Amino acid sequence: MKFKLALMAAVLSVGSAASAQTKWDLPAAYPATNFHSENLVQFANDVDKASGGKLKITVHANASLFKAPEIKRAVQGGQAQAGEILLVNFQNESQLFGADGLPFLADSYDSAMKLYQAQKPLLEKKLGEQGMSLLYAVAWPPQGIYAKKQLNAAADLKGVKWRAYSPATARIAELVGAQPVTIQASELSQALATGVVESYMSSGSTGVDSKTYEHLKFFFDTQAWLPKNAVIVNKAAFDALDAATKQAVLKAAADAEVRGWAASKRVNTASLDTLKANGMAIVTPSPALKSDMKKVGDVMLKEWLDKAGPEGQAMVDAYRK
Ligand code: PCA
Repeated sequence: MKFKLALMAAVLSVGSAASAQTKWDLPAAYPATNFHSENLVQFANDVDKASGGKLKITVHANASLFKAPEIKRAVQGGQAQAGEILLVNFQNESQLFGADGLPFLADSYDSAMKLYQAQKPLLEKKLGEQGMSLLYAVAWPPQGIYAKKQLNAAADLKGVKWRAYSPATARIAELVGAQPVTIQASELSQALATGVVESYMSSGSTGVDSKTYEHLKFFFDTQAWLPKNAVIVNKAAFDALDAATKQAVLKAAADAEVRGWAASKRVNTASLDTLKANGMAIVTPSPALKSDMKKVGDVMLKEWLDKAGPEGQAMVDAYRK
């Protein structure tokens, strides 16, 4: 009897040590209904299950905890243990973050995946130096041009109020003579409603999220690039987990990456259908518009290579091999 009680006490104390719970915040910048955010919630649920409830991750969608450009620093500083960032937002910090925002360098899901594989070791190195690790990354659907009117060539964008979400999308505006205003996705529908912007490049997914069809009637399906969201983790927070929980996080991340790319492809088709159903014209770009945008891409790749140096060149070579 005595032995039994002692055993029970031992079991109970092991039980309570094992159930010590860690809580992480994971800020994200896109609406809860966006496929990236839904994928994050499933990632968090998978981690919860696989860790036996030891690691609880709360996803804060729609820039509710930190604004998009602040998430990376929050994870680096440990104000958030993990976060989802749009890599191209950080191109000014390191060119390699902007590789997937260069028009027509990688303009399909297959080439975007290939570019990701070439970019990944450099991302891991850079994030590692900053005290963070990459958990997974998922591409947005291909980027096209939203506009009020028919665009026959890039010259039709002259003087147009253009929403940029990154240094590269602002550079595109400069190159076509549009007026760039940087606005993150969480403020996009308001900017459209108030007329602060009247054109932009993004995915069908963001067009649906922001109900762009209420303001603009054309989407030119240029399929120019597929920027990626990356889910990153503070290294000290990750290192503090026990081995089994670490494993649970890595496994859930690998699953989320596969699931996310598949979801992106589905959402690409579905969102263009939704835009159409809401009265928007989905237009195949004219040869002139296409070649104008290709020229923009050529200029930007050259500028990028100049800034990125040998490391950037090696990455592009690895991608093109
Ligand atoms: N949507 C995000 C980034 C790329 C995309 O497709 C945005 O427009 O902010």
